[in-house]
Amino acid sequence: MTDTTTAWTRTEFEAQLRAKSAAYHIHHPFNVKMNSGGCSKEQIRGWVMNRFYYQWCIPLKDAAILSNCDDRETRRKWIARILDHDGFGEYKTDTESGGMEAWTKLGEAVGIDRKELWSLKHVQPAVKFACDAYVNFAKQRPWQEAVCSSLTEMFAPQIHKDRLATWPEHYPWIHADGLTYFRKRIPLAQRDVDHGLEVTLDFFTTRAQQERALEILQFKLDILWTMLDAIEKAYPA
Ligand code: AHQ
Repeated sequence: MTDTTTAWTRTEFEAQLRAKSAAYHIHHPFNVKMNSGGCSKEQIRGWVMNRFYYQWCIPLKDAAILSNCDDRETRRKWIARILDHDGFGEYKTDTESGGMEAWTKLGEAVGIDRKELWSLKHVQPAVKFACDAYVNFAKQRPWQEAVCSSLTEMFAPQIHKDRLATWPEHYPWIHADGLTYFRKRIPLAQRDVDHGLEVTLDFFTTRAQQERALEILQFKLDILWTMLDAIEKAYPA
């Protein structure tokens, strides 16, 4: 008889969270096709324009978490996520200009100019709904739940490494500078996951709370999966 009431140990709870990697969008057919060189220029451009909306939403999502968070220690760390994407200081270097500038460079490297990308006019309805659902979740749920939802990034370093390893060979028409976002995100993702996991393992302690954490992670995995479903449908070739 499976024990469904005793809380998992910290180690077991983390293992349960990490086991959710099976549903990560790295396994989505569109991502598999993209990283094995099967995408047309049109499909790459479609992915870049739609994923930009996700990147555009991340600072809004993180600001929502900050606005709900009553713990200064957490806020002191979490605010870095907004600066990582919006930039800071003189906004001059690759790091200071932020992730949205790096994504804009990716857009230019695949043939989409800044104005077109930032117009958001190519964002598919289902991509917009999925990303808006993420921002609204962060606005409406306790900040610890929104922190937990960011843990899909436990699996992100691999997907960035896959792109860096495969795109230059499969898509030589994309200038290497365009891949800067993926390169710079890997250490930031590791840092963010270390913090997000600590908050999650500390907060979700009863079995019911731990099961809720798995539900939250599945909700965010579904957001990422749905985005690729919509992109795959909108850009069939
Ligand atoms: O570029 C990504 C990023 O900045 C973030 C922030 C984090 C969050 O707060 O939910 N998740 C995330 C992710 C990024 N890139 C995605 C990709 O496939 O390139 C992966 C995504 C994630 O795994 O949640």
